[in-house]
Amino acid sequence: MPFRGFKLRVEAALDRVLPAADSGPGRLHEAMRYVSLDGGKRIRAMLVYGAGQAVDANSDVLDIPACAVELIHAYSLVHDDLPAMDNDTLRRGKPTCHIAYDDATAILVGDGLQSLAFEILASPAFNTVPVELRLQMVFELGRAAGHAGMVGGQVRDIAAEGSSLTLEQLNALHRGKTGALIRAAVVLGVLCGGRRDPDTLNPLKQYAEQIGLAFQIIDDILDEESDVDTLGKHSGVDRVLSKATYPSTLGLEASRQMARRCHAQALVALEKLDADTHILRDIADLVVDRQF
Ligand code: GRG
Repeated sequence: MPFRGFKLRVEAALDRVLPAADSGPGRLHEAMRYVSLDGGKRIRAMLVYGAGQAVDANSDVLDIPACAVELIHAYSLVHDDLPAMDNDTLRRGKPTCHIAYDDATAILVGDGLQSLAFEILASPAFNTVPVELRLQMVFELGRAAGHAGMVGGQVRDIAAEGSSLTLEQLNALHRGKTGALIRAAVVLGVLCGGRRDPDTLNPLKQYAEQIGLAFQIIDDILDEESDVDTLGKHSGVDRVLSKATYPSTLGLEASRQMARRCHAQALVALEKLDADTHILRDIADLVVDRQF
């Protein structure tokens, strides 16, 4: 299973695209590297590699989209941890950005990472696919990260604190907050192979949708059941913040069952493709079996 290879690969690529810590403004650059390197499961990068390999994309062109989704993800975590949001002090086993640095630096780190993601996707020096594919990648990531995706989901999440949601509302929230970036990772991988036909894209989008929901359900379950040493971040946070979660909406056992159903539906979607999707199947397993 090539997961470790993908992790090493995206880590090396991130090291190349991030600004050097000894170039000015050094504190910003150091903090951008602090939150982006040497941590995280890299599931979104793996989805770029897995989807790309399914459509026979050249593995060299997958590195930059993999970096771009991980940079957006890292930015979202930095902002999510700020006092104005979840107010957390631990992430990936180390102090969050605003604790290690300060609030202003953490806000600017998030801003800098977000800009860098689009810069490397758009730049022919970094991203060597044809210009129309670069443009579509910028569009897909922008839409996923913004008001219609991750940021919109985050707003719904904050608005739901202290109240209960229906399952449909919870799914809609997480299709944005967590799912949109996961879906964009898969789409960017497919675009690296030069593929835009619905017969290829639609089953992979269906796979991504199911994986995104499963990922969030397991995240909610781990927040209830796991501990700080295993997760590298505090557990029990959702309860403290009175978040609407899958366990609070469905209960733990029904949440587990829903995650298993999403996993099964993700695999059904892959069967519609005449392609080698073994990496995407392995990622689906990883998403539901993960312990952290
Ligand atoms: C402040 C402009 C502005 C925007 C904020 C912060 C934000 C927009 C959105 C946050 C969305 C968010 C934090 C989603 C989190 C989803 C989630 C389950 C994250 C954990 O992902 P993992 O487990 O993390 O893949 P690692 O550390 O393994 O990479």
